[in-house]
Amino acid sequence: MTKLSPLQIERLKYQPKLPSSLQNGVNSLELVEGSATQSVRDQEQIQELFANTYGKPTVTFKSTSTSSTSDVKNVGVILSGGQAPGGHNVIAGLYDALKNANSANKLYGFLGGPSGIIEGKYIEFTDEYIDSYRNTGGFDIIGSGRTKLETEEQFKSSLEVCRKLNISAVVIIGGDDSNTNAALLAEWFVKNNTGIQVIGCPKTIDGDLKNEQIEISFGFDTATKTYAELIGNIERDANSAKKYWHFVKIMGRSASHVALEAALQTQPNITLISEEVEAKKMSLSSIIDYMSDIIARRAENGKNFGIAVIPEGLIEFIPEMGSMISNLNDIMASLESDSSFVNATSAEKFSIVESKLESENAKVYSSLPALIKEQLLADRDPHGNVQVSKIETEKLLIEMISAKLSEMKNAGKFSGKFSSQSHFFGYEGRCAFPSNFDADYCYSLGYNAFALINFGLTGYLSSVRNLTAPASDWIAGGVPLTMMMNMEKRHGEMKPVIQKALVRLDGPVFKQLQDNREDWAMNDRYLFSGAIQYFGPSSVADITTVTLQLERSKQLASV
Ligand code: FBP
Repeated sequence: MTKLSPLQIERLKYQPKLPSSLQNGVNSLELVEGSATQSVRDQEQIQELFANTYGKPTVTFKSTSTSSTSDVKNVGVILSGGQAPGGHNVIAGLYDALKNANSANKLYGFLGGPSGIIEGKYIEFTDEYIDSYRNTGGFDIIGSGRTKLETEEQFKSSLEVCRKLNISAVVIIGGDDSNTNAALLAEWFVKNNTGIQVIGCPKTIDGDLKNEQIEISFGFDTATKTYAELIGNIERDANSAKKYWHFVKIMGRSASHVALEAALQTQPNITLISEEVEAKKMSLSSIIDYMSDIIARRAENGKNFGIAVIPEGLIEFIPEMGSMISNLNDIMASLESDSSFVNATSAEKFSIVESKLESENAKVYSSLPALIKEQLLADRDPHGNVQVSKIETEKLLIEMISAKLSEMKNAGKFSGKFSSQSHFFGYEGRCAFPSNFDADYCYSLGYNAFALINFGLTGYLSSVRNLTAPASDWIAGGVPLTMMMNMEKRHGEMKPVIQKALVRLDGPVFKQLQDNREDWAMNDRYLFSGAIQYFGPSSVADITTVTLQLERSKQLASV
């Protein structure tokens, strides 16, 4: 038998909390319908593409004193995309709700992400198997993958597999791209009268799958607390040795929510926010000027050290880089399958790409160091995104800042020392033990997903709201997936996708950073948040992120 750590043993015993509406099980629920919905943008195109699932109302659940019986149901579940702490608890909540509704119900887990349903690779969950994964991090219970479910053949194979297992509902646990898959599959199943429902669950450490109904995606809470612990450790180290500038790139493929939350928890000297860079049209050289100025001013005060937090997705938000990457993505969509390109040397690839890019973009590309040029050519993910986790923006900034500071030194404008260390905090946070908040939230999302299934709904995202209140007061319900969609360019073509929620520059969370930035830059206001607290007072162990607390307090104030 596998040896377990003391913390694993303790966490397996943790009983996640549920909203009071779900506490009597899914057979004692009433469905309350809200008003009809429409997509966030491009309404006509989205309605045409999702003719059968568009416009449905939002729903919430109320507990009733009566109890109904429910027919036997087999359900399949898929973990999709990047890992996020709490995925195992979504499955545990789904399993418990399903068995509680009817002990003859079965839950199947498709292996390795969406490809599991296409290829018919699955396991059937048992009590013993589920129990060994409760409250643990990772997606290893069934594995994950990034296959994009979009072709007729994939849908047909999925249908065959569901028919074979007598599955009448599929739950897809994923981020914006994976829930776009869920919406496409839901529509196809209805269009073809299969009677199979599809429900999504909002996952991603990136925190960019959120809106009025989805206050936070699961995993964001744990991942940001984990990164904050690591940044705090680095701050303490920098403040002890006083000799390095630490450049920390933080995961979050597009939006800067993770960097912003980690910064609010740790108060580093510099925090870049991609959305601000884009809004202010800051060029790469103006970012370098901004950072070099802080480094030089700290040096004047005798401080040749500091911490800079850099969002993973920054590079795509710098206007000249964003335009070049978007042009490059289109070019790469055809070059990726061109064997003469694939087999070319790096230098040959650079010149092929430069000859195909529009002239301004070619200039930007050719000005980059070879390492970054190479990284920009790495394979796109199956959704057509450049893999920013592979682009060492932190090293690019260090190289350019070093050059700038040398220039400043020669001009008598910098007399300090600049010695740097680079870090990338990404994978370290994605499989951490879920915090109490994520353990409770995920369990509730999974439990609630089965409630949506039990009411015959399809094309919905499981939604649990009012999350800064105690779990018993959380509001469970569902949001139509089409409500969050718009048209965007992917692999060179316009496609329906769930819109990412970016950091709002007019919101209370960014304002908190803005109001403190200069103070944090010059004075060392480092906060050491420490490890995620599982044990101890509820005021430490159960609270959620600064982001959500600020957002909720603003919403509540405006009611
Ligand atoms: P999801 O959007 O699927 O949740 O994944 C997000 C993420 O963790 C990003 O933060 C990161 O850029 C990316 O996944 C890395 O992907 P991979 O695991 O394929 O390297």
